[in-house]
Amino acid sequence: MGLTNELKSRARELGFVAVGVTSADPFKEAQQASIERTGAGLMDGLGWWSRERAESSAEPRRRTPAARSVVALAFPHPVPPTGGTADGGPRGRIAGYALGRDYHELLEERMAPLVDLLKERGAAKTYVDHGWMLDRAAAARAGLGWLGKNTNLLVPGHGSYVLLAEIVTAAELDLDQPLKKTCGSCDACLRICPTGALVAPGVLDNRRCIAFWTIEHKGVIPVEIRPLIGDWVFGCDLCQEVCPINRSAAAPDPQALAAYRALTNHRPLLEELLTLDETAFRVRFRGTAIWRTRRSGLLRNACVALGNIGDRDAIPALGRALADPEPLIRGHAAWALGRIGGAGARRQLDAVLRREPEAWVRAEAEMALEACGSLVFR
Ligand code: B12
Ligand code: SF4
Ligand code: SF4
Repeated sequence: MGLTNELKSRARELGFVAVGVTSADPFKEAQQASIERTGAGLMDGLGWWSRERAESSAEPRRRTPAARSVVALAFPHPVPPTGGTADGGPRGRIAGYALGRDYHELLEERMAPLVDLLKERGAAKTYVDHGWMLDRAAAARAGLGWLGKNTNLLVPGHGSYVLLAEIVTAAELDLDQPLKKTCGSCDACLRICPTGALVAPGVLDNRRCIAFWTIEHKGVIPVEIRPLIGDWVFGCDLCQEVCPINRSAAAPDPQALAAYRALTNHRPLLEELLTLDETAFRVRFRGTAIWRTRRSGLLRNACVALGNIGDRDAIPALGRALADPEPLIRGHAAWALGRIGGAGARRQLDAVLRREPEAWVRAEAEMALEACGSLVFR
């Protein structure tokens, strides 16, 4: 068996659902698209992104000068059931890719035997998500799937619930060709997106995507965005759930999913999330992708989701969050109380105005009191 075939069959044994090879030449069209989108502000908000990164991520040889081939890989991730129960109180939602063990570590581990195979033929450098590499452009050119109108890579038979990784190597491997498939006339993802983040087919405005606001953004979520987030507390799967390719895809292989170990509940109880102190947050989420938001981000998101759900039974929990050591959480708890309204919410907000040291949290509480409306009607 030649090296390429050996590599591919080993990759499948390791649980990858798709594997392909492309050259290490620059991804010229993707580079152009990426630079233009960066210039147009579609990547704004990501402090770690830059024009230099957009340019360099499309050129595998910038970091591996001896590179000849790029091995692109797709690994399935958990697919949470849609809908779900409200048992025990209001619940948030967590995107499937973030359930269980952090995929960065998992994919690196799965690629290790492949890297060993390649090392004898020269350098091999791996990428999973946070490296300077356009993961989707590499996967598309290596023939793993096509770029959907929701911007995600769709793997025939498996859909988009996959995570992407690459091995850039000096080995000369047999190249694959891109697929000729497209989404056709479907536009379900563009229509479902609650924030209008998919500004054109295949074009995402980062500053509108719920995944950006709930994961990447570390500070205050703008007031006009909060209602659009719904009950998502980490990421968003709406434009994938609606996708007919995903709906007809094979269920992920249970053996591959076992690699994620104990799965986080995809519908966490929001009031319970608000009780997590730093230690409890660490115990529950360290080693999972959710760790990225830190406690302050996740509890901020829980407040927003509670405000959007509007269940008055959550008022005492939000009242306690008004005393949280993190101003970020106190401010969003105030907003949530304003959304829920009623005499109970008012009482909590009045009290916080008297003791709150941070000016912006007080401003949130004042806005929230206004949103509660006149006392006469309560
Ligand atoms: C930044 C980022 C985000 C930002 C998005 C910013 C943006 N506007 O792209 C935010 C935080 C919002 C985000 C959200 C999500 N992300 Co993200 N993200 C990334 C990251 C780190 C970089 C993406 C990037 O470079 N964007 C810049 C744009 C311009 O490039 P691009 O999207 O990669 O590719 C586009 C262009 O290159 C162009 N292109 C490519 N080839 C070609 C060829 C031609 C001819 C042309 C014209 C254009 C073209 O079209 C591509 C699609 O728009 C990648 C990992 C990586 N290193 O690639 C993961 C990645 C894209 N994310 C991923 C995931 C899972 C998600 C979420 C689904 C998570 C969730 N459930 O909440 C959402 C999906 C949102 C959506 N609808 O896309 C996966 C996608 C897997 C897949 N099946 O495609 C990736 C690949 C991580 C991984 N290694 O698996 N993400
Ligand atoms: S992940 Fe959610 S917010 Fe982002 S583009 Fe898809 S549907 Fe829109
Ligand atoms: S929902 Fe339709 S348009 Fe969007 S990615 Fe899926 S097939 Fe393509």
